[in-house]
Amino acid sequence: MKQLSMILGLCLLFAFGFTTEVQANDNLQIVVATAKQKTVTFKVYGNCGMCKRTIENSLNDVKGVKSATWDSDKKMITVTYNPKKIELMDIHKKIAGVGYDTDKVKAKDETYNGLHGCCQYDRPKGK
Ligand SMILES: [Cu+2]
Repeated sequence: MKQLSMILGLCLLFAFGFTTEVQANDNLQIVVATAKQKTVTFKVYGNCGMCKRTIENSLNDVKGVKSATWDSDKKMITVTYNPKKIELMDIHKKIAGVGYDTDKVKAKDETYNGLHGCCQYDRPKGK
C-alpha cells in the first residue's frame, strides 16, 4: 500500500512537471507571437460607413498589415501589423493617401476634396 501511494505520488509529480513544461511552451509561443505582431490604436478622422470602408480598404493587401478596423463612433482605428515588414508611419501615410487625416499625417487637400460629400469630415485644425 505504501509502495502504491509512492508510485501514485511519482505519477502526480511527473504529471505536474509535464503540465508546467507545456505551460512554459505556451507562454513562449505567446511571446513569439507578440514579438512578430503589434496592435496599435490611433485617431483617424472620418464620418460614416463609407469612410470606414475607404479607410480600412486603404490597408487591405498592404504587406505587413494583418487587420485594420475603424470605429466610426470613436474615430479610432485598430491596426495589427508586423513591425518588421511595415513601419507605423507608413500605415498613417496609406490612410492619409485615400483622404483621411490621422493624428500624425494630414491628407492632401485635393484628395480630401475628392471624397464623397458626406465623407468630408471636419478636419482637425492646425498641422
Ligand atoms: Cu463617409
